[in-house]
Amino acid sequence: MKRRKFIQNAALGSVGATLGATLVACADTDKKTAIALEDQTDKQYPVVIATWDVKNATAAAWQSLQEGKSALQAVIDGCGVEEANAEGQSVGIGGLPDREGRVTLDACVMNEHGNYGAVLCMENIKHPIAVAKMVMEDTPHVILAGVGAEEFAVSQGFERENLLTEASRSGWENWKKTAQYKPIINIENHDTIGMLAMDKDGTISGGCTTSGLAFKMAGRVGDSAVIGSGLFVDNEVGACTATGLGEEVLKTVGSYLVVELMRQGKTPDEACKEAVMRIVNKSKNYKDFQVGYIAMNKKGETGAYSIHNGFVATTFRSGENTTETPGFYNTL
Ligand code: SD4
Repeated sequence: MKRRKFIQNAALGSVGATLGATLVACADTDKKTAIALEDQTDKQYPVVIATWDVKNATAAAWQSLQEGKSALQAVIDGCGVEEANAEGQSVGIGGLPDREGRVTLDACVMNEHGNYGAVLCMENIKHPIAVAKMVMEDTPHVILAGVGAEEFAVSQGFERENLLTEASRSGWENWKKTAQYKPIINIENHDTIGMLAMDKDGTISGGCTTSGLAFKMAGRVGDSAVIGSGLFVDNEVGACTATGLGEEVLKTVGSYLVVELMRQGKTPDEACKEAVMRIVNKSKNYKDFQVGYIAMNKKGETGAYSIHNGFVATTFRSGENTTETPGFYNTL
């Protein structure tokens, strides 16, 4: 495979051809050196990327990769950090409740084999992403919802606990005074988490976990745990995950779209931008909500784009954990 690539390079007849020809010669005489050269130029992994400023989460995922755990386990370990953080009000314990005061969680995972598992609208269990993995691995199904998901979690050894913290309860009490449903742009700022990880062998997995939109209708499910919308992984091409107003991501099957655009040759940045622009072009009221995508391709290159400024993504690569503002369409 690699050899074939060198030969293609040699046939290109451009600046790259010189390098390609050199590498072919090199491959013939000293294959190992050629492969090392190629790896240095192409390979940008292991790598972890997550939505928002979640350095503790990406650090945990990176640590898991360093310990030789799978990309899937790294994602679960990383997302688990935010799920357990009671101060984060968009995920796990401490998540803002629905209109009835119930904290309901959505989460999913996807691995390198294209397998998927999810829980929707699950109450009382702090780590929905770990339950999603068990749905994927230990049941004949891919989605469990509501009480069924909770009972499955308990049967697997998870403990029920009250996820409504005092801060989230008082946020809800406050909201009830006006009871106006209005998604707030960038309210998530650091906690609803979509994460993609690639291990040292280039294997990709992803996960997404959220308490969904604050003060949503009872039973509302967003994009985060729905395959192709909040998350999609194709180990031959790349992966994408989303944050923001789930209804808009669902209507455009956003994460699948980003992966398919990368398959057609777009960079992660370009693919995320095009998926965001589809939403902007379809929704007259795009100024009222945020959507952001993060993506990685098979080389481990990462990218992101959002409708408005205020979205950030955190990347852990080569031992460095960095939070950056990606490109965006509109300045608030
Ligand atoms: C949802 N997409 O439930 C989620 C919310 C989110 O950052 O991502 N917030 O619609």
